Amino acid sequence: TKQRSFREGFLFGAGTSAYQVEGAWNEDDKGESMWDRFTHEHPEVIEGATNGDVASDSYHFYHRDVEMLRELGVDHYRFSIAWSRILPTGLSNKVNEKGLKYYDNLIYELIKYNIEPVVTMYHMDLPNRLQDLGGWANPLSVEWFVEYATILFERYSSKVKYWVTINQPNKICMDGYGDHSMAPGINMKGIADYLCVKNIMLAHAKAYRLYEKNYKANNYKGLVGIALSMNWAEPVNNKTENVKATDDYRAFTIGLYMDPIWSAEGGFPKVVRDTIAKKGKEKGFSKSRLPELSAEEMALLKGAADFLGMNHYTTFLVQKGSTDYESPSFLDDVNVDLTQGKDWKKSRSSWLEGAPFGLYKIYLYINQKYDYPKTFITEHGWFTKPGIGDQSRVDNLRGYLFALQLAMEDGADVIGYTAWSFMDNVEWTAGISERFGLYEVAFDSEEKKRTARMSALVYKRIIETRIIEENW
Ligand code: GCO
Repeated sequence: TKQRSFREGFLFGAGTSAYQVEGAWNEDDKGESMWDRFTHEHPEVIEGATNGDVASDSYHFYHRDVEMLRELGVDHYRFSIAWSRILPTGLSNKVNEKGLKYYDNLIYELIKYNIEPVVTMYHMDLPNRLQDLGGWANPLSVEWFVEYATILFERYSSKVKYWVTINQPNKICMDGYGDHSMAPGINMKGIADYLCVKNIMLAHAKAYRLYEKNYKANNYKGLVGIALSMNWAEPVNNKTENVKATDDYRAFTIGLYMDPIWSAEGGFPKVVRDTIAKKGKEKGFSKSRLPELSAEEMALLKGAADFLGMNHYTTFLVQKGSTDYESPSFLDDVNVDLTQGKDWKKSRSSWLEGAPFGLYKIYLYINQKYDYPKTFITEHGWFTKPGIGDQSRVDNLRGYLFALQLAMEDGADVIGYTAWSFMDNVEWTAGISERFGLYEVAFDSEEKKRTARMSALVYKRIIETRIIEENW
């Protein structure tokens, strides 16, 4: 076998998000989030009618969590802060000290054991009061987020060196406001989703500028980034129309979020702007449904990130679709075996395919298109069905780490890698039917018993030795 080693200083870690693991949804004065509302009002949207009320109960068992992180030997832990725990109304009129205390404790515990906290400020869970006002479709959401960011930076900037402002704007906007597969469950495809995109990108940029002005200028060494959904797409074959469809797909899923920050010209990609304007016209709208960025907004966004957080899971095959050309679903993902003859174990879901070459290729693509942006793998993972066995996760982890190391040897600038997920959690509308954890969680036990899966042991070994062997 071929062996390769990760460089000294490369960060290995694991990740979770607040709604998915914390539980304690209304304890210690936490406010209601839009996921609390969504799941309580529509229990049927979640498989098994579970929800995040208790989840893995990390709110009470964070000591055990940190113990597990020490067992794994990770360099960092990526977790998110629940906005509604800090600001129950969403706004700064009522700052909840008890909520802050929880994160004080967690961060204290991590730092005590030399585990770098990587803090996500927003991972899908808007305070519901703000959702009542339109949430991310309301342009004021930009200021709401800045208000919240001010409190987090003030409290934690002396301790936290890696910040992720927003996690996966595409999922928040397209799935939450475009169709109703995620909270807040608003079904306004081609309209509310694009309002959300503009507002959320500006919210990120303003928070970034806030840190830059108040902290960086004062010698704080923190890095502030945004985590994007960065799956790879390949044309199903070399037919011109499919190659073009794939390019467009990349523009809608990657370019829409990357271009405003990382492209030379800034702003949203032309093909996205043109397509949405054209579609709108056909439907009789007098203005494009993708709000324009002013020159000032473009300048605010340009360069507004110290790193690109990459949430990479899989590769899709794309062919020209027959459906509407107005949101990323306009193309048909072709669901075929991407493993290219390799002996990859398949996961249960149709959206997840083990295709490590896709990670290598997406790095080629962004290096070429965006001039070697600094990146951080903020998520990569695999799910298995409930149970302890996870040979498929082990194979997947090894394959992708090997591909990542190859990408770095070929010039990719990568701070670290974050396995998703540290432990089993509430996988949004899939509930607890999809298990992403390195650690299994026994959800039916009082203490939410956590048990290391084989992948945890393998990962621990990789972290220890910094060596990865080719197996794909
Ligand atoms: C995200 C993701 C995670 C998921 C993971 C597996 O928004 O970052 O939705 O929270 O658990 O992507 O689907």
